[in-house]
Amino acid sequence: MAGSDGASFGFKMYILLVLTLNATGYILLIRYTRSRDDVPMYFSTTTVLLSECSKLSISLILLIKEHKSVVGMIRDVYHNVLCNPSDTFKMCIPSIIYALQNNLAFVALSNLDAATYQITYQLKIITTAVFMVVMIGKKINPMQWLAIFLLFAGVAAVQVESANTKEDMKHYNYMKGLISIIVSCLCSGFAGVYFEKVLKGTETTLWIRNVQMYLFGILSGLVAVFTKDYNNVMTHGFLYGYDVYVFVIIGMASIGGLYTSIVVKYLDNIIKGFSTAVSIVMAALGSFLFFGKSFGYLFMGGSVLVTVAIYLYSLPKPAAGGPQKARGPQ
Ligand code: NCC
Repeated sequence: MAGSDGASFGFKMYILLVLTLNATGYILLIRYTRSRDDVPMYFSTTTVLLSECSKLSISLILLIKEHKSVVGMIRDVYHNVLCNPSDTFKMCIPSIIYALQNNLAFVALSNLDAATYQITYQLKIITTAVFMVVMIGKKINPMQWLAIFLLFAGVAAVQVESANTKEDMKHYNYMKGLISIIVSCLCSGFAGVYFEKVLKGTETTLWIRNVQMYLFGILSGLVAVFTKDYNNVMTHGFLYGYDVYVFVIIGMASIGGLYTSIVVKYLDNIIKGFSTAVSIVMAALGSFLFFGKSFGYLFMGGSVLVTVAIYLYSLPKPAAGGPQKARGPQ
């Protein structure tokens, strides 16, 4: 079954699943590597910079595949990126905001446990909805707003219950972590909606948009390395503290970023939030079943809230032109 955009339902489910599983692994791995005492600590700004380089390389390879030639890719990039600076500069703003957000993720996960991080980060469901209304003019009726708030409450409840690791947090700065997450939620909402608006409002293809975005991402990443870790890098070297886990983080950041762009192309930022929520409930359910634990009230209540939220969000909007047919979330 293919949608009007040519993507089948199965493909959409697949990209949402990869996005969510990858994001969960990414957060856990950053948290793990930032809380080790027995190995030298890598400089997170270098990791963000290398992720941008990796995403740029993958986007160029995908363009070669699309054109079936290196020359075709070079021509496409030359005409649509280098010779079209006004279009290319549209990507400057979201890439700076994402650079800030990607660096803040390390600050937050260095100061908070992964569960608190994931729960608080769900606030991005609400910031995204607000930016969708303000920037794209998306109509969200009161019932859908209620659904969005219920979704936030439901996911938070499920995650509170799945968070069974009580870490010793006395060395960490809780306030710093919390402020980093709140700023990240604003960045994620704003940059996500901005990217969606530019991608869907112009003819430029997804992979050219990504090339534009990652070129500025590399510049922003370099600024972060110079301003935050210049002395450290000069003294210890760029790859100081790197081990296989840090390279896996770079790999996951690349997969997560590229899949985010595909999800925004075929779906939208609010559906991204809903699907992440469903997958979080499914993941918690799976881990309860897998480890033979019983469900608590928070998990059951949270799951009911998420289900009700999806139902309410997908109800037909009341319109002046008579009754409407029910449809999926949009
Ligand atoms: O926060 P979130 O996404 O909105 O961040 C979007 C990430 O995608 C990258 N991006 C975006 C557009 C584009 N064209 N190319 C890109 O590379 C941005 O640089 C940014 O890293 C989510 O919805 O929860 C999600 O969360 C992130 C990540 O878990 C959090 O930001 C961590 O703080 C996920 N990223 C990864 O798993 C690497 C993302 O997939 C989903």
